[in-house]
Amino acid sequence: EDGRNAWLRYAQLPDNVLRHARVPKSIIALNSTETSPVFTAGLELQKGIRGVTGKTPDLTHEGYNNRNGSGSIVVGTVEAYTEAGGASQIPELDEDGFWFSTEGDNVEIVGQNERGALYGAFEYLSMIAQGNFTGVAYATNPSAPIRWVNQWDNLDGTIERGYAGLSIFFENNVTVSNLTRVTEYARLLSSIRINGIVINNVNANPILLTPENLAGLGNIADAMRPWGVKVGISLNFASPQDFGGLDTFDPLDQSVIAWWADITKKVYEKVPDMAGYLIKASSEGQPGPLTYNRTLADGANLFARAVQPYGGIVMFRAFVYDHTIAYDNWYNDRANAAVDFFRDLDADFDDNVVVQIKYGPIDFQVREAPSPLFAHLRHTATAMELQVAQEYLGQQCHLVYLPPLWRTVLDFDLRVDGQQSIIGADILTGKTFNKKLSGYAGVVNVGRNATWLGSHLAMSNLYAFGRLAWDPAADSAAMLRDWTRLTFGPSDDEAVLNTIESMSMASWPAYENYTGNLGVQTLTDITGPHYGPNPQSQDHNGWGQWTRADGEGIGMDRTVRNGTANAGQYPAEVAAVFEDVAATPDDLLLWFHHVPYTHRLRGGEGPTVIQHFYDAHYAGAETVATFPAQWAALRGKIDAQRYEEVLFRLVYQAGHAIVWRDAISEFYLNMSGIADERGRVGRPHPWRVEAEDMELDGYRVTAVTPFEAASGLRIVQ
Ligand code: BDP
Repeated sequence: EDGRNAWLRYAQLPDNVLRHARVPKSIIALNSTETSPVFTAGLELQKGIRGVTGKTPDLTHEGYNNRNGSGSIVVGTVEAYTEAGGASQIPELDEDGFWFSTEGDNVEIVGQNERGALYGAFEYLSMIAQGNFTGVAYATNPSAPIRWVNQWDNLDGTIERGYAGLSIFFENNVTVSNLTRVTEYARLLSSIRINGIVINNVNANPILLTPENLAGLGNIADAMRPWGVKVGISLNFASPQDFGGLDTFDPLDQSVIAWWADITKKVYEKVPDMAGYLIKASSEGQPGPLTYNRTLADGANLFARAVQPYGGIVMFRAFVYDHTIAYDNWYNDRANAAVDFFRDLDADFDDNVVVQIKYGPIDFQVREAPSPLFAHLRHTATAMELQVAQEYLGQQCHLVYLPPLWRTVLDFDLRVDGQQSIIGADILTGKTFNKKLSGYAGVVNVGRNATWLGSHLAMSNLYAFGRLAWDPAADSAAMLRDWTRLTFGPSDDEAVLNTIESMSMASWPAYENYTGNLGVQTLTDITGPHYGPNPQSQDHNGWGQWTRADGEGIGMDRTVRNGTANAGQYPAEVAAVFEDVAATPDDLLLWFHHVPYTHRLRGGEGPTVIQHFYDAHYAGAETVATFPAQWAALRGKIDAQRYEEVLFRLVYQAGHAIVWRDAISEFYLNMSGIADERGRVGRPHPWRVEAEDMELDGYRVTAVTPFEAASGLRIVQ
């Protein structure tokens, strides 16, 4: 088991379960073509049932009326099923929704469209692969129409913030010719109801637009289409100049407009159902409309008008900030940038522009307040960007199950106009502002590694991302249990389920504990790989990810009264909470307030901030120190390959958490001069074995700064 089939392994169920299984012996797929999702659904049902039960059902495409007497699985669209004489009791469905019934003689899997039917087929397979053969009947619809993933793949085959090897889409500046992994990825995405993918980095290279690469893009789209996954691309704003040879890329220039119209025509010739364009502009050195003193809306509408005739959409990223200006000024705050840039443009975006907003105002930190921009764009469509790739969150070398973090934002009530406006349930479903287009984009960055993400356990995050985009109220633990049964089953052994649940549910709080508490952000290095501890890079960087720590206190004052006024970007009721240090929840205390290290938590009843730092870092490291032993208790219950590979990472995590614990604790001991009440921090660690004291073959010892990066100021390389 190398992980390549992820949660779609269809492992055969044990006899005692199969004895009670009721699975029809034939499948009728009411497909329209041989490359349509319903055709795919028929094949997948056949494959899955063969795997789970050991018996291969017949598969026909000949129509409902030809079914044999013993009951069939019928899969198709409402339209096809109605034509065939079924579908009487099916309620009205939304786009991509489906009706699913195992109650009668037949299993009915009926989609609003072909994609929905395929989702229903996966629903059935997920159920039976978990040994569940109960009778159910229900309709289910997506919370939002946009459920996309983003890949940050470069044309040369590397992946920005990718932790699982090289790209499955590109190599040597062209698209790959062997599309096996691309097809397999589409299958995984489809099974979690993802309907779109942007395949190249937001820091985009215009050579994607060569005729050869557009033809390759067409092949990729052809490979993913049978799975109901549409392909989109990221564009570089300066392409007309850098690639097209024009002397400008001004979005209002007629020659630029014509150039994009022409390129767009060529794209749609190859990919007639192209999902849309994704644009990162005027941010982090990327070109954009601000170069020409045009607005971000001018920039977005340029593309929106190019794709409009083809029914395409433009995902325009709200991650816009100027990394060169003085965010080091006390009153400047990168967290303000998105609202500052977009607030006054709300009336200016075309209808097919969707502003894609990271969950928090900074950048995928271990905890952030939700982006206030979700409350400001009343007319403009919006989508939330989440990151499955664990860029700041341990890069898949640490187990960090992310849904509990995502739920802090999805469940947040922004109280727009004093009314309930929960981000997942109300804003992103389109209810609050009565919008048609909205949804989710997850930055995934799978690579060629057999495990897709570099770690078997990290795949629960991808699985849950899809489930949450469909239903943002889905329960974190319940999704995990489904994923575990599908990934490691079949097993009636509760130990596997319980262990993976206990480690995963403890993992994000533990990671927060040992990397950055109380809303101070993940204290990694900021300008480099975003991996190991480097708190001082945050105290002295120009990128606006600030702890604002000094000898007296810590935290970023974002109040209107004394600070950067970021709290004032939230609707009044929420602003009042964040403005008030006593009302702000402890877990966002340092996000919104600068307090002395001796400030007491829990309304004055709890420990001091500095003592909490010490305690949390020790507690987090202690939690993950239990993971290897918890996992080791599953020896023999999990196949050897995955058992060993997971164990290796958990042992590493336990060690790296100690590096984190000591680096951060000692840094703040040094900064604050306040000792740990329990005397743990800053003491020598006599039990440690320093790498430089070992016999080194092929490694050399190098001095390193800052001091907290390594004990003894030395590392081996
Ligand atoms: C940051 C990443 C950087 C991305 C950027 C973005 O470090 O690689 O290009 O976000 O989202 O988190 O555009």
